[in-house]
Amino acid sequence: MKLLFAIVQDDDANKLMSALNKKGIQLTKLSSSGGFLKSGNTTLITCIEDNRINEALSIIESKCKSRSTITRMNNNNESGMSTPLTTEVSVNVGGATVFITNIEDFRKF
Ligand code: 2BA
Repeated sequence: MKLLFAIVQDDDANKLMSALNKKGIQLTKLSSSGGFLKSGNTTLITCIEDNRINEALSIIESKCKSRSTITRMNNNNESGMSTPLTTEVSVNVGGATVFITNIEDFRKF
């Protein structure tokens, strides 16, 4: 068994959850936030058989789109002090960031 964490954009989360559930892949949704943009995203966790990992990854890849977003960043001067000036930067947010780990034990009561 593997534990799969998928961090996805909120806009893709519902379609992705429906597609995984349709294939009988159970999951849990957590509301999360990215450390860089500090805006909301969604983390899905699923415990899945080793031989279904590729199937799950294909579904994630097909439902999650990367998008560009504009964010404001503080300009720091040379002393490291922040100034009130900000610059707009374009950031490409990926379709999905996925971590996969082994599960040592899995029980349901
Ligand atoms: P955020 O941390 O809000 O990052 C959003 C996007 O900002 C990232 O997209 C990346 O393109 C950019 N970015 C992040 N940190 C940056 C930095 N220090 N300098 C310049 N640009 C930066 P993704 O890489 O597709 O990540 C989307 C979300 O997935 C992240 O949201 C975060 O919640 C999660 N994530 C990505 N990599 C991770 C990791 N190694 N560990 C834990 N969570 C991760």
